[in-house]
Amino acid sequence: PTANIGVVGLAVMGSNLARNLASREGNVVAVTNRTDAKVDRLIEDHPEAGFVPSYSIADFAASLTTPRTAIIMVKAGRATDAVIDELCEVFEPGDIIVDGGNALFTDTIRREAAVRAKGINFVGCGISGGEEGALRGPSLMPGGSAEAWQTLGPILESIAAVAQGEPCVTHVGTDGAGHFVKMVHNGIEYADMQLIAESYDLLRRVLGQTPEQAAETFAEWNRGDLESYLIEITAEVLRHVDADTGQPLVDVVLDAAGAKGTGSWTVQTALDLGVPVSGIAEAVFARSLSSQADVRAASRDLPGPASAPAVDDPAGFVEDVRLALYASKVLAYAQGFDEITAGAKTYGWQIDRGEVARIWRAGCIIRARFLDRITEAYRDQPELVTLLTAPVFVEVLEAAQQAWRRVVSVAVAAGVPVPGFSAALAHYDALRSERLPAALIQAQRDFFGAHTYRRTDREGTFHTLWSGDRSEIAAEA
Ligand code: NBP
Repeated sequence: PTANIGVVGLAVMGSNLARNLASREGNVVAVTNRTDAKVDRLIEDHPEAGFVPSYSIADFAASLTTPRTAIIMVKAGRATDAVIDELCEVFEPGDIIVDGGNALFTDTIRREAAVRAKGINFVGCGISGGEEGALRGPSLMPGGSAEAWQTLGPILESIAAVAQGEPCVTHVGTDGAGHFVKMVHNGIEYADMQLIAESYDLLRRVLGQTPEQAAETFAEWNRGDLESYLIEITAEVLRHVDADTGQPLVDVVLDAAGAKGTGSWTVQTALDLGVPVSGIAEAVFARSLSSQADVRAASRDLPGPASAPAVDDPAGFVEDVRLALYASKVLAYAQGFDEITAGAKTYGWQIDRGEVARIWRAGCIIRARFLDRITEAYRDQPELVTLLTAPVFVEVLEAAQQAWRRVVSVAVAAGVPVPGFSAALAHYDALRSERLPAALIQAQRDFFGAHTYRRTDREGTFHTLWSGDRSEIAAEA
């Protein structure tokens, strides 16, 4: 055996990850794939990598030094289970199986338990950054045992993206913790993209900016607090002219957004955990709505506002939108971190949330200057209940909230949908409220279903005899 690490699955992600591994000092990389041709192609195209090829899982295992470490990069779902089963046949106790696919974290929890029962380590590793990231340096979110991390950690650190001299990888937690955090990352990505899209829509539909002018606005924003990969590519996309028509590309792309499902997982999981991630949910729903061609066509003639409000200070409005975007983004990230907090509690993970923000600073889609502030917030207060109350974000929200309200008001008056901005603002105002109308809802529940209520002024659980004399009785909790 000569290889210290192996990759199973040589489609685009696996090949790139294998090349990244091979390019780092000290690594000899074993590779295999269900279909032999993919192995041959990789070896042929990249002789410089010194890959150790195998055409069966048994040979692959035999080519690895112990503890054997293999990263699976196959289609998430049944393919992953099939490869895990094959590896378990030939691996030995102490070896390490890493799933780098986009697995649902509950699958990872199930697989980790099954593989651990055989004495083999199983690591579910979220990988973000697409093909380019896999090749040049992704953000890596591994979950698994401390024992596995000892062997795997240095290897992952060698291939991860680097931000301010530090590799974008950390041992996130046990079993499904890494894939959970990757899932929330994707949910936040949905929200971030939706908020940017709403900002763009306001610049165009309220101010009448052209895509080129909007591109300038985003390029300008990218020089300040909003500096991020997504803002940067937004400016590039908006500037791009379609070769066929000479129109801005954004005007010829069909306005129906696709999705691969990780955003929905984030929302479904949040519903199960009882965590309000309304900003992320609105982003997922906005994509669904965009793709409902029949409902949209049927609804096109519904009445809208007679006239749009005039904006007499366009530059001021642009700045308001920037502030609204920033504030909404803070809310969306806070919701994502709330979900991580709740997931950690439910599944027993020790997740360092500041570290999570740190490993998202490079390599992944939501990389942004802003993440430094989240890391600092958790570094200063590791037990922070919500990001919103970290002094650095209180300052942001204080500076932005009036502008945020103005933007949502103008959008509502103009009939421009801003589900992300308004959901984030509603979440913010709900959290600020001393009393919520939930009191009324609880009383209604008591009325029709005897669901009982607690009181603000004394301990206990109560029920009002709504269909009787309406006196209050103490109820069983
Ligand atoms: P795909 O998701 O397209 O999967 C193709 C690979 O799966 C091929 O190697 C294929 O082998 C193998 N495979 C299948 Br399909 N069924 C198999 C089975 N029953 N047994 C063994 N191997 C099987 O590849 P990808 O786009 O490179 O993505 C790999 C993983 O990385 C996925 O889980 C994906 O979600 C995740 N991921 C992707 C990105 C991205 O940006 N694309 C980012 C992060 C993570 P074959 O050659 O024999 O058909």
